[in-house]
Amino acid sequence: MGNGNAARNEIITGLRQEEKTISPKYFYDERGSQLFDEITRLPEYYLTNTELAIMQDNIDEMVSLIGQQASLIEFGSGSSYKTRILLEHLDDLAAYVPVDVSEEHLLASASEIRAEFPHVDVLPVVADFTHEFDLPTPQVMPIRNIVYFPGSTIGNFEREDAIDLLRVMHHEAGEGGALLIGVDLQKDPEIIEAAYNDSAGVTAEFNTNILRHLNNQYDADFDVDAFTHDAQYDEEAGRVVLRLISEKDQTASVGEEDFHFDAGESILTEYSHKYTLKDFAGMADAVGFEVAHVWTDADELFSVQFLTRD
Ligand code: AVJ
Repeated sequence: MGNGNAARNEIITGLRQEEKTISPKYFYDERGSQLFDEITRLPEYYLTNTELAIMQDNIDEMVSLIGQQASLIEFGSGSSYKTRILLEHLDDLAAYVPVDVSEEHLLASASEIRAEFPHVDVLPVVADFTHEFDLPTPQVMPIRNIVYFPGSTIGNFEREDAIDLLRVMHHEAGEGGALLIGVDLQKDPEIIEAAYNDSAGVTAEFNTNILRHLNNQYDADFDVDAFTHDAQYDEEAGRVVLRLISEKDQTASVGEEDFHFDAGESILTEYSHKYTLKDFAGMADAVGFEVAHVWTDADELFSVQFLTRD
């Protein structure tokens, strides 16, 4: 995402909503990405460690389900340790195709992967993966496409949008293809709320940094210290809602446009949906995927799922 007018207009549109909203994609400037990295190492943030353990414990089974000479298509730039576990164990991949809108980030992580895995045909694609995109043609003809979407990033999308995204993945997987996806599960609300209200305050810093990012890149002038982090689990809706609460009556501008905040008024910055296995299977089914395999940890905090299609 650059700092062009299109993005600024999108931000302005969000802030004109009934509940003022900033898309979670604006969390990830350089500092935001560092803070997210820090979040993944917090004791309260069970998602990353649990998913990693599930991958490590079941990698042989995953590799055998993926099969020979697959093309691994990652939705996201693929800088994660989880991706490396797969690449270490899939020794005859036709190609590894990371897909991301941010060209800079994508190409940087693609060259790291190339250096670490010189035998892998790394073919990055710059695209917004919420819409269908064209796949590159690897030197070796892939037997099947495996879409990889780790981290429960699917949780960022509202239910209908998540189904639309699954539909795109179904399309990109193609005939006989599959999706390997990390999905966070519903559980004791206290465990969930603690993960988004860590005692070190890193998530609070991550949340407020979104305003700093807008100030630095999109000609905004938010008083960053006059907004407070808020994260609550809405059990009914099955999602964590991250907000920034205005501590006082204040006005901030983005480009030419002014936005007034009453004391106590919020900006919605992120949803993080949590699913039951049954719920998620229903969504998969709605787009033509079948849940072929589900791996979880012993406490069923998190799941990694293998969905197949005809
Ligand atoms: C990257 C979307 C999976 O929802 O847990 C972490 C982002 N936000 N702490 C999540 C996040 C606050 C994260 N995802």
